Amino acid sequence: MPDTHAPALLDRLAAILGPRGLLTEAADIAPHLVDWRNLYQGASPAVARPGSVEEVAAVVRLCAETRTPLVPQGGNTSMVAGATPDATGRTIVLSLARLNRIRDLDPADMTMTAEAGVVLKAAQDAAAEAGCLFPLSLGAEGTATIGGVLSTNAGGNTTVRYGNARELMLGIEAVLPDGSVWNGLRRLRKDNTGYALRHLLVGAEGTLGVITAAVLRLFPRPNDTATAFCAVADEDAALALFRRFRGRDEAAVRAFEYMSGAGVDLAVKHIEGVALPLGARADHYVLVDLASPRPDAGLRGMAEAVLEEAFEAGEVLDATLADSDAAAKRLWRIREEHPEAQKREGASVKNDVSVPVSKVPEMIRRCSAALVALIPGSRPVPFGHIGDGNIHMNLEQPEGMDPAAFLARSHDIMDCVNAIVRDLGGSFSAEHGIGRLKTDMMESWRGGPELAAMRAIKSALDPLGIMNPGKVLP
Ligand code: FAD
Ligand code: 2HG
Ligand code: ZN
Repeated sequence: MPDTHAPALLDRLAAILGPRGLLTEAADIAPHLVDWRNLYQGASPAVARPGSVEEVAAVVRLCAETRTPLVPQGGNTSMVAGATPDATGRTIVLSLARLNRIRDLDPADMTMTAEAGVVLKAAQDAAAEAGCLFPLSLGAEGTATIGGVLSTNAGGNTTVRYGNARELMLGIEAVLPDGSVWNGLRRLRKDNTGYALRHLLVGAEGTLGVITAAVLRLFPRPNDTATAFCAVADEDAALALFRRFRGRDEAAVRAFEYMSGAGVDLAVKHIEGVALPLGARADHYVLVDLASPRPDAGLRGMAEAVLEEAFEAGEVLDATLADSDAAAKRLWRIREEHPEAQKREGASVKNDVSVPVSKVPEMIRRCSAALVALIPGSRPVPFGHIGDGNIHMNLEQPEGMDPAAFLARSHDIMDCVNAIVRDLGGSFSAEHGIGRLKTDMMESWRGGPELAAMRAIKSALDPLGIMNPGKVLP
């Protein structure tokens, strides 16, 4: 055990948490020490699994007293290793998994109060059972938690219609770095009462406190939907189609996702049950998802009319409309399995970037050309939330190249994309956050007064620096 204080610390943690609440066996803690992408291997003497807010507070107080770093962890699906401890072996992993109760669901106020460890899919299901919609949706929704999606201000597939996680949150309960419990579970639409602490905790990636519960906004359940998978002429055509749908009925566009031919090929190749639903392969595709609470919205007819116009304009080459929920799910799988398919193909480098929506086609074209020039034989796989200007400008290794040699070029690859993104007025991290992976980019992108203010906030709230050290701030 690297830290000589650890045994006493572990005894005290065990006294707070009881046998169900503390993992110390190597095999039990191993899955908590590595990130989803297998980029970082951390070390830790224990995973604390508190079963109540009071236990979270007691753990944080003990960590503050003993100056022990801790890393909050939800579903551990971070794309930037935000929930992975460092390799020193001093950091305690604080898993929120046992805080998984939905405390309240109010269809009149359209709110749900959920604990941090509630899995996103379970929150969606609870809302649906009450005849409502919790709209946040992303590929990791079967594992990611409410605490995690709020701490990363996750976006996902429905941001275009409902906003990021931040826009879906009304109130928060958190344990602050000194171990005090702040109950901000107000379910108010309007609450201008000083600095919005709740918004500081959203997107803080566990560096300012531990979210233990949140009040979430609900929406009316859709009663009419339509889902289309389309081959489009190019990136400009994808955007033109987006404008057509938005122009027809902005509120109905629940998701609008772009996929390159390369990405769809990989999904078909690696994922069982995924097949191309069109007659011929194309270089560019979009998935359009429409939804309305009005049962008589006529979305299928609307989609057919818009696709027909776009076909005549040469934007759409071919398209299919789902004729059942199961068919819609099959179309969505092609998109949702992109991360897994890329993982199975070999080493890939992710660039979760955003630009003004109108600049997406230029960004994809310039980045693709620059990346292939940088690493001949590498395969650009751009895909994602084109309606938000957020493309995952990922690069798959050349076939046959040593994965380690390719990953050794990660920073060159990210620099290459980021230079173009900066030129187009974009961001180097659209929705995944900074975590551990991108801290070294903060100075050049957010340096000056912005980073100075962030540091001041960090030292005001966490003067001992115990909350998720080494993440977000360089
Ligand atoms: P973790 O990975 O456990 O933690 C994420 C960060 O939040 C860490 O910094 C951690 O310390 C902190 N944290 C976790 N819980 C708490 C808490 N209770 N209090 C304080 N800090 C906490 N993201 C998107 O935005 N859009 C997508 O479309 C998307 N798709 C994904 C698809 C796949 C297949 C995968 C693997 C990931 C995807 N992600 C996406 C990444 C995304 O960030 C996560 O899925 C999700 O937001 C993290 O939730 P989690 O519970 O797994 O958090
Ligand atoms: C998605 O949109 C996620 O599927 C993951 O944000 C993106 O794998 C990626 O790069
Ligand atoms: Zn995404």
